[in-house]
Amino acid sequence: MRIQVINPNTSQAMTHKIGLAAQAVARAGTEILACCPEHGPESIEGHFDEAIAAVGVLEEMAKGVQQGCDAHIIACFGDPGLLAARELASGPVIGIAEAGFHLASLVATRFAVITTLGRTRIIAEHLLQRYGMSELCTSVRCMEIPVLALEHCDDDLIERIATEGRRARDEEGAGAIVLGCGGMADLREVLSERIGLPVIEGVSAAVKLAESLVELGLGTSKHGDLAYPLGKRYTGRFAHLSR
Ligand code: 5HY
Repeated sequence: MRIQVINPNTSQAMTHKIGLAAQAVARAGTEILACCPEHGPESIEGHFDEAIAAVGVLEEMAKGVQQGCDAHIIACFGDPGLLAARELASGPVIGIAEAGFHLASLVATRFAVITTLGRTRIIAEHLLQRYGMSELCTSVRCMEIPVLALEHCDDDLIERIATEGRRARDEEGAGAIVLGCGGMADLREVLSERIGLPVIEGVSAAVKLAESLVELGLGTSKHGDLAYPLGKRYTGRFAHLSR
């Protein structure tokens, strides 16, 4: 099968890292197509960035559908454009936050989220509410690091994240940790060892969920609100989206 993994920011280094993390857990027969939009924010750190990035996600999704991808992953912890992307696709479309929360709920009664900037905490909290997971999350902890700092993650930063995870374990009783950034895609194993808890990283979680859905013959429902978008003309720079 072929799974498209979209990094919604335009960092080529992060796209490469995310692609490697996805391929590392994929089945032998699964081809990973990692990509990012040509236009948009180099990192997504707030509502404005998310709104701009969502357009790029949808344009990449349209390409992935054309390329015959069996499933699609939105590899940004805000799950930007997720429902709109599901309108475009017949296969499954999975956001890494949604994937991370669901897998964490299967291995622990309570989990904590560790993400980057404090200003994005509310985005994760809104997703927890939307996905019905608020009661299971003990806290959304923010490292106050820019997303792009994760492109060159040294041992000091890894240890700072691990310390935050141990605090969530010891102070709140968190039984698992969800990593709240696509840029943390390569930190799952080292953090699990250092924190002593299951660590769920959204890219790898989404790849395994996507494979399972495809193998069960489950694609995005095309009934009701997730049916293909209504045919209409789009003007100006979105004219290519006309259908
Ligand atoms: C992400 N931003 O996963 C989010 C996470 C965050 O550029 N990729 C980004 O920290 O908001």
